[in-house]
Amino acid sequence: MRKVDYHLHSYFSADSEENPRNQVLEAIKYGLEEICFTEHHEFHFPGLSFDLDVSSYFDEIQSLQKEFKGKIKIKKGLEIGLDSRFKEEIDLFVKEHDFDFIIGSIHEIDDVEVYEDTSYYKNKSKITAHREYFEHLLECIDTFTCFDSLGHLDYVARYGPYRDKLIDYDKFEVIIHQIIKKLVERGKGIEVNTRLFQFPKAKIFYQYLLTEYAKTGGKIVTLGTDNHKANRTFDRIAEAQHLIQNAGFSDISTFSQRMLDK
Ligand code: HSO
Ligand code: ZN
Ligand code: ZN
Ligand code: ZN
Repeated sequence: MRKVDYHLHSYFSADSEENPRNQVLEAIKYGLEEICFTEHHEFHFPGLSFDLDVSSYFDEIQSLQKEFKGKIKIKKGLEIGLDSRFKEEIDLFVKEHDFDFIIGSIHEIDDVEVYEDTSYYKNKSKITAHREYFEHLLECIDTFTCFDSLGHLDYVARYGPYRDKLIDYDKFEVIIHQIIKKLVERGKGIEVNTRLFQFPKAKIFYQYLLTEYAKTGGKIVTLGTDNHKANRTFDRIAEAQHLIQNAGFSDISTFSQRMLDK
């Protein structure tokens, strides 16, 4: 199974200050064969502007590809914020630029950010906060075809005022199955995002997702750390590979110009 990271950020994303060259150097040091930068772009994000300067970004990636040729494969990806209200703008943005790979993600719902200390979690039980997130995921997969892999299904578990923030998947089996079924029908991938892997319960959640995705006929699994800094001390890529293998997949999916690599 190849050692890759298909979810990472640099200063081309509004919430990262990392030089992309440091990301490349650190990835090589860590023994990765391939990385895909997945910089943020969001339309009308509440409180912060996630505008991607695509032409500067592509220039930088091209120069890194040249510099590190033969040492590591570098792809130019995107993490697009999905929001049905802005479907036309989102579809056009994706169509206009030749990204290698696109993650579809939800970071806000109706102008409320799903984030630490936001009103999203206010006066909401954990089960309601998690259910509403899954409902929006399902709606977005129905609305959008402009992405290759669904990002961090467990994003909602990163934040919130609950003692145990993690997802109790047994309470959401029906809606999770609907999400997975739709992804498979549309030929979309699922991402293993290692951000919460210091918690065993997060890995149990992903093991469940991967097993269900495989059972439903899904073929595309991507893997990403969601690093916004180059430092890889606590990387858990090997553990993610293990889960992916356990679910019956022989490799991780990679992309070039929006097509699955063979
Ligand atoms: N949309 C970001 C979360 C963030 N919000 C950072 C404000 N700053 C996901 O990485
Ligand atoms: Zn980010
Ligand atoms: Zn994200
Ligand atoms: Zn990200």
